[in-house]
Amino acid sequence: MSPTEWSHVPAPASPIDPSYKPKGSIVTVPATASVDYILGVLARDGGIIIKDFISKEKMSRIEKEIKEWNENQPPETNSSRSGDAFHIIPSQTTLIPGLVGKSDMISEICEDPLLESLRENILTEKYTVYREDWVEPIRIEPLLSLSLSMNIGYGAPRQRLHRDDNTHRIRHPKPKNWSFEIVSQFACLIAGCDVTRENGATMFVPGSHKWDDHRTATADEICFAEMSAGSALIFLGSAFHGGGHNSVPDSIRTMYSLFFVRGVYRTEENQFLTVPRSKLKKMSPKMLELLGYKKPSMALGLVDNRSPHEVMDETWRRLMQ
Ligand SMILES: O=C(O)CCC(=O)C(=O)O
Ligand SMILES: [Fe+2]
Repeated sequence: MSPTEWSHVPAPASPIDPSYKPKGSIVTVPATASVDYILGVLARDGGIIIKDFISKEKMSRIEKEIKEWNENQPPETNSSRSGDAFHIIPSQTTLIPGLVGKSDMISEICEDPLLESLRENILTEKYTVYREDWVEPIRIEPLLSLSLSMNIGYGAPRQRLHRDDNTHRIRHPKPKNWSFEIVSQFACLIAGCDVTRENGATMFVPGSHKWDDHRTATADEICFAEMSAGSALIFLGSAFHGGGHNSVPDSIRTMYSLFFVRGVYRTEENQFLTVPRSKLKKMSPKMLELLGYKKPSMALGLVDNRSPHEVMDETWRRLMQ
């Protein structure tokens, strides 16, 4: 069956039958596993679970730091409802965006040695540029593309299986010699509670990071990334996955999610810090679009899950804090 092309958001995906038994599983390793081993599993399967990635103390610090955001953002006011930044997020799900600006602990976790090594090995650009008699070594460090808490509320339908790197229109040629060189981003989803198949564990299709663009994933190929609070699912942006259905009344499935991307995907000039506000105020919608203040139909360049041009004044007020 070929996927239907729809310009509107279709009805929720059909639920996974409770009797469905995954054929495979996601490898789980302790946080002490070597980076080489973790890289080996990521290269083979596209994803891995790191058990107890974050200590209980760190978890409670995060909870404290983002408490006010959790309390002030009930699902009814979820901006993904009014805006359309994340139209693939069900309305029962709350997103807390800009997490590193809200939780110092999350910010510290970004510098965790494992994440540092993975960014170095998977996403850091190292190449040479030839300028006549001068061979210049280049390094481009990765960026944090997105940090948000994904709180799947009771009744949220499952997401459709997707590849996160579709956000940047990454092509997936049939790999002859697959390597991390063609990976554009990876995610680290830290479980903020015990995550089970029933409360919305991420669905994941092992090996799908190597599929070409002619193959899409189907629901009978998934595994569930079930894990204890503090554990983390790390997966490559080319692997098919999706948030699960939460069928547990009164429960919220929380995942602190970090997405890292190659540093080449940015403008040469930092337009946001270069052009004065007074000039921006007089600029045309086209100029605002060129400078990155307008979200395209993909979720890119967001602030608070919204297109920046819609929330300029409140954004500037906050930036001055
Ligand atoms: O919440 C999850 O488990 C995954 C969410 C996800 O894949 C997405 O929003 O792109
Ligand atoms: Fe995703």
